[in-house]
Amino acid sequence: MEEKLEALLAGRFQKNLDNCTKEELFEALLLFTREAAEKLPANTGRKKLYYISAEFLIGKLLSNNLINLGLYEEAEKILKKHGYELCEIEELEAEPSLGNGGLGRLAACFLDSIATLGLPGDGIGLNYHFGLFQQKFQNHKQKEVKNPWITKESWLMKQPDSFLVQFKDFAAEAVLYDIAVPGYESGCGRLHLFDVKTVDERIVPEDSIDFDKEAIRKNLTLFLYPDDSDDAGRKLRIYQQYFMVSSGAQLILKECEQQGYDLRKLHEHVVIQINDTHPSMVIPELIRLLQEKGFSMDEAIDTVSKTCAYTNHTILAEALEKWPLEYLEEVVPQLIPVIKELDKKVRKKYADESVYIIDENERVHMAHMDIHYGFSVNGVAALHTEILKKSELKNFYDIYPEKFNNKTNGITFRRWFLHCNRQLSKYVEDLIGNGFKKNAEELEKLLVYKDDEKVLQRLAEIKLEKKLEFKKFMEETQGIEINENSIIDVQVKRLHEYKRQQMNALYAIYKYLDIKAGNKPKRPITMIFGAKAAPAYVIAKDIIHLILCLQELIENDPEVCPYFRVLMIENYNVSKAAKVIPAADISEQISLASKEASGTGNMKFMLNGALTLGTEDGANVEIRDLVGEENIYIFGKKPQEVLDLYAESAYCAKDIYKKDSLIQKLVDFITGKELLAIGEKESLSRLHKELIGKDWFMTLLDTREYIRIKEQVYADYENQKEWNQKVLINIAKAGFFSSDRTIAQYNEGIWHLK
Ligand code: GL2
Repeated sequence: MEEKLEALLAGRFQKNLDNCTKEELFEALLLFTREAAEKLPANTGRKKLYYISAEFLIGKLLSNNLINLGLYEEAEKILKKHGYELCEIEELEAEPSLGNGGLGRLAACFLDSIATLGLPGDGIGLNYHFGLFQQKFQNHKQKEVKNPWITKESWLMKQPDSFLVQFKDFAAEAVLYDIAVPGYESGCGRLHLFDVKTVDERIVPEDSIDFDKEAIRKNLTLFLYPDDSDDAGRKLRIYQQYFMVSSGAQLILKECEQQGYDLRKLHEHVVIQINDTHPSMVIPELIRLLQEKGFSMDEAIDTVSKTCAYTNHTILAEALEKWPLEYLEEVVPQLIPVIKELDKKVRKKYADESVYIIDENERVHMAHMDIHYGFSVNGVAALHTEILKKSELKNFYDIYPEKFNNKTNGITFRRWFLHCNRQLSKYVEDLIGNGFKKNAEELEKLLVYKDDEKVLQRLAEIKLEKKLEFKKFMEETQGIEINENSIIDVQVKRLHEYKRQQMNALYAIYKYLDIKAGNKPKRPITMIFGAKAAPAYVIAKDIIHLILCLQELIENDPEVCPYFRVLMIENYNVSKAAKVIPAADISEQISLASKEASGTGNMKFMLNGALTLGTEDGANVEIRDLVGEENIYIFGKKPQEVLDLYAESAYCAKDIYKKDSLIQKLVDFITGKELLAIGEKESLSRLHKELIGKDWFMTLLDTREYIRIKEQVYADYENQKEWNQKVLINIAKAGFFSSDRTIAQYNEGIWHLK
């Protein structure tokens, strides 16, 4: 490797390992690693999976790829010899934001596991030049700017293929870039990212994400989830989705034909996993393309129905896409006859209007199309799948019980353990050998050390090392000095009312007031938030404003800040997650029960030795079942109670606010003089009003119990022996949440790849 790096540096920059800059070294490492990945044999077989998704939140790739290629240690050694640290060099990589949150990160973990398990499978998505957006804090508010990540040399490898995508008014050329996905000590898969040839980055200014939404040829692949609060934005999303599925479908059929397969047996050679509803148009598009190749409509429908499978990731109505037929007509009129035919067949067979594809308002329900014309429907955690079957999709479950199945999410341990916590994973290897790297459930072998004080002590030392690393990082990036001896209590995830960051903020107000009243905590507490809010989601941005105002208030209050602090990570992303999660003591998973389909952060924290403070929601339920009640902190109303409250419209935030003087005091603090002196009245008042007048995700319902249990958690932390035992049990039981297990189950139950 050393020779190759030298050759690359000499060839490109006329430099060597001793006189190059860090940037030059990074580029040489990237080129070396990219080539090594590209050279790996592709995983092959008679049937291939295409995982099609609007999001692939891949994060930085250098270290991850070096680990998977088995080259990390060697690279580290060579760099050290020449005076560099690999962890410093990896910082130079630009991080793409090709995803929004868990759904996109899941897709990236899945690609890693698919390649690792040797399964033939590729991802299909879009090459967004500016990704989601980059978050900046300005005047205690979120500001969005573009996040360019494509540098001259990147992981993207331009492919010779290009496809024509026909829209009503013009045709767009789709060019293809691949990113190699090396499996861990295995073969290789690919992420195919399509880009519109005429894309023009110059239409976006430096300091905002405003651009002409109607300049489709130029803007099509600039941003993920462009603001859809107006018609132009909604149409742009349809353009993007069709562009992705049409070029994807053309690629799939081309690969099939190249292999000499009979398209009439498409389902024997291809399985398409539709990740949420964004790629749903792949169904009518494939039907249309097969008709062009001589299939009758019925034959095409039959073939496609045996090829496509759908994953549902949420029960939130707002996320289940319904596109006005009229918009589709304006963008992709060629799909209309197919969609109408699909709907007609449903209407012929079923009287129940709730399962129609086109509703009485002429809106196309993308999920309904997936369920009728896919062969599998899966939820992403046991509870979530049960809710789909019993309530959200009950009418579909009654028709197709055999299609429904659960695949509890998972995370790749390469990134979320081996890479982000080298100290802990090495120590675990010292204790139980390296079998857990291929078979994560071997982590259970740790349980024999449950009463070993030396082991428990070492776990605590590693946590402290990770806190110190995180402290250094926060100093360098945000100028914030964290107390490494404090309890680190973390809530990092997208900002959404159902995730209830606002409830955590109410706790912060409680603690602030309690300390002002003279009750100092036994040990300092650092509460950390990290979250991006969708640019058009006003209340979510108000919640960020509240948190940043609280941060400002407390940082400037010498009576409080030695004991308690509230800090927000700016531009929370994959690499920041990899820094904060290993440093955490407490993992906040406090969504309103029934609303978080699974969560995957919960798994990452557990694996890195943080204890979960959470509601009975998503995969928290399965974590509890694995570690036992005594090793997790579960609180709040249960999923069924919440579903009943919704069904009966029986929740009234104002009643709680009026009856409970403590809650009233906390909520009113939002618009009290302390925060108004820092923040913006309009934003804080709007949030105040929302919490009392609506509170759709029932924050006030669980706030009291939340305060009680959080106090309990902090008190329990003082018994370090018991705490570290719980930590050990959580790590030992985390093996189930490896995405290798999830992918093996997808393959067993849905894909059947050999
Ligand atoms: C999500 C769910 O909210 C989250 O609970 C789940 O873990 C992931 C992956 O299955 O999917 N659904 C969704 O729309 N987003 C998610 O993160 N954005």
